Amino acid sequence: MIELLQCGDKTLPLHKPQVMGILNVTPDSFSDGGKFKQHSTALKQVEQMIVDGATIIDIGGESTRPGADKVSVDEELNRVIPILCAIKSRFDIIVSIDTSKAQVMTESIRQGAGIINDVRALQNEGCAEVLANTDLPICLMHMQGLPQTMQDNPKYEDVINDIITFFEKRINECLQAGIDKQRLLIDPGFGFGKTLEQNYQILAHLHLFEPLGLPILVGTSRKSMIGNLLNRNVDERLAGSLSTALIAAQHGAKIIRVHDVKETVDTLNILHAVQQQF
Ligand code: 7PJ
Repeated sequence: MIELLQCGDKTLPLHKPQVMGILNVTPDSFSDGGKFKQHSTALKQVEQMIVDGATIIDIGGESTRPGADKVSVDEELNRVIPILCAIKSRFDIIVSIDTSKAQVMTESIRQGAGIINDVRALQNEGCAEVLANTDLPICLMHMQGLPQTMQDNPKYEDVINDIITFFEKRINECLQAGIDKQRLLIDPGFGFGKTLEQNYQILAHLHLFEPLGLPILVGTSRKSMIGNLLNRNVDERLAGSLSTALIAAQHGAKIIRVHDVKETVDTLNILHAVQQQF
C-alpha cells in the first residue's frame, strides 16, 4: 500500500490518517456584492483548519446533498476557481477539488489543485481523459443513482460486494484510460444512495475494501446517517461525527473528510497513541 501520495508539488504521508477539512462554498458566496467579504470569511476558515491540523482542504462548488439542484459549468467555475487561487497564493496546503465536471477539473489543475475528488468516479464525459494527462491523485467515490433521487429506495444485492465490484470496474477503466493505479483513492460514499442500515454495514466492514490495495477516504461528517440514528440536528452531530471518524480510521481509512477539524485531529491522535502500543 502506498505510504506517500504525491499531490502536485506537495507530498501527503499516509502512515497515519490525514484530515481533509471541508470548505463550504455556499451558492451566493461569490456573487458580486458579497465577494470580498465572503472571500475573507472562507480564507479565515481555511487558515483555522490548517492551524487545527488539516493537511488537505476540500472545495466543492456543486451541492451533492440528496435532492440538490444541478449547477452549470460556469457557475461551478465561478464558485471554485477564485477561492482556489486565493488559497494557493496564501497557504502551503494541498487543495482537493470536489467536482465531476471535466472543465472544472482542467481549470482547477491549472490553478494548483493537488487532488481531484469526484463523487461520480470519473464517469462523466471527458473526465478520465483530463486526468490521464496529469499526475494528480483522484478519489473515486461510489454513488448509487444521482443526487436528485439517490435516497429514494437504494437497493443492493450485497452492499459491500456491489461497491467492491463497482470499484474494480472503475479502477480498470481508469487503467485503460492511462491513469496509474497508484494515483487512485477509493471512497464508499456514505449517504450516496444508501439506507441508514447500509451506511452502518459499510462502516462496520470498511476493512473489506483493503484488498483493492488503494487508500480509503471516508466522509461521514454531520451526515444523515448520524442525525437519523441519534435524532440530532446538523449542529448537534459532533459526537456522532467523531465516533464514525474513529471507527473508520480503526478500520483502515487513510483520509477523513470533516467539518470539525480540530476535534477530529484530537480523536485521531488518541487512536494513533493507542496503535503505537502494538
Ligand atoms: C463526500 C464527498 C464524501 C467524498 C460530499 C456532504 C456531502 N466527497 N463530497 N466523500 N460527501 N470523497 O459532505 O454532506 O463522502 S458532499
